[in-house]
Amino acid sequence: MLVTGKEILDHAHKNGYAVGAFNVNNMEIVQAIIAAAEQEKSPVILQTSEGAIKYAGADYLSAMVTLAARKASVPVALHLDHGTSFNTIMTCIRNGWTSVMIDGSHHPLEENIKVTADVVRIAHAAGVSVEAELGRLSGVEDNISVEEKDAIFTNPDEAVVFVKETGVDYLAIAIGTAHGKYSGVPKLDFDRLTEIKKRLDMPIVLHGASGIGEEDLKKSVRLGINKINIDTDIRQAFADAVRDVIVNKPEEFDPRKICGPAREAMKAVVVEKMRIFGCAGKA
Ligand code: TD4
Ligand code: ZN
Ligand code: CA
Repeated sequence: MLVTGKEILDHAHKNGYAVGAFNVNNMEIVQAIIAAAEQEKSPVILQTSEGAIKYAGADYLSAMVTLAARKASVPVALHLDHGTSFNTIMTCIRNGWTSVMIDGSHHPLEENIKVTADVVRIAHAAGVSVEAELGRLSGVEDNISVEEKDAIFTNPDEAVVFVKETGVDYLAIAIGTAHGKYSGVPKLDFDRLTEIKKRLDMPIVLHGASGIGEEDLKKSVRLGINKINIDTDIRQAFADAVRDVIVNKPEEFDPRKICGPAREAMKAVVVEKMRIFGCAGKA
């Protein structure tokens, strides 16, 4: 069933687990994630970047995910990941998304509050949940100084002000993860997460979670993360599986024989994440 992001994440917050939010760009990815969620009896969030909308079209993505959600026995939310323009937000609200992220994290605090509050006002009027971001995710993989950390990572005092002034439903924070592949071993600021969760009685979001080890993921969930974004690990599974067919069966040219194994491989990744996040069995 199609539900709002808030419905899924409030339950996760109250019951101490995290729900996987997986990026979708085509039919095989949608089916892989839904099959995993059904098998694991898990709530799930399917999210689209602005790039995904540009690639596949808002109408196609909406049709695929809302169909999948209608057929599914588990709660499914359709979420906009890293929305940056008012236009994209409006397109999503009009096309059946049940959750949107407005990413104003590159703005100074006051401007981030302003753009986020604007989106919250219109989204809530349409019954759509809102995620916002405070802190910077980029380039924080290597060993950095305390001063640098304070400049980049989410400030707990600012987080309290931000949430109060915007009315946002869940907040993405920066504690040391980054988008894409890691070159080194990321070191997460768990003390900061603990402090933020202590001050905010709401769902907290972790971006850039591909490549983070099982123990750190479980610890993040224990300390209050409720939505975990995964994209790169699924892309890698897709590409590895497709490459395997192309390289080992060079005579194969049936798209179904090329994308079918990739769909299975992506499903396996999602199943593994759902067990780690604790959302398996929660639907
Ligand atoms: O928000 N995300 C996913 C980012 C997807 C970007 O998609 P485009 O290439 O279309 O812009 C995450 O936080 C996931 O991070 P991860 O490290 O898992 O990829
Ligand atoms: Zn992200
Ligand atoms: Ca990553």
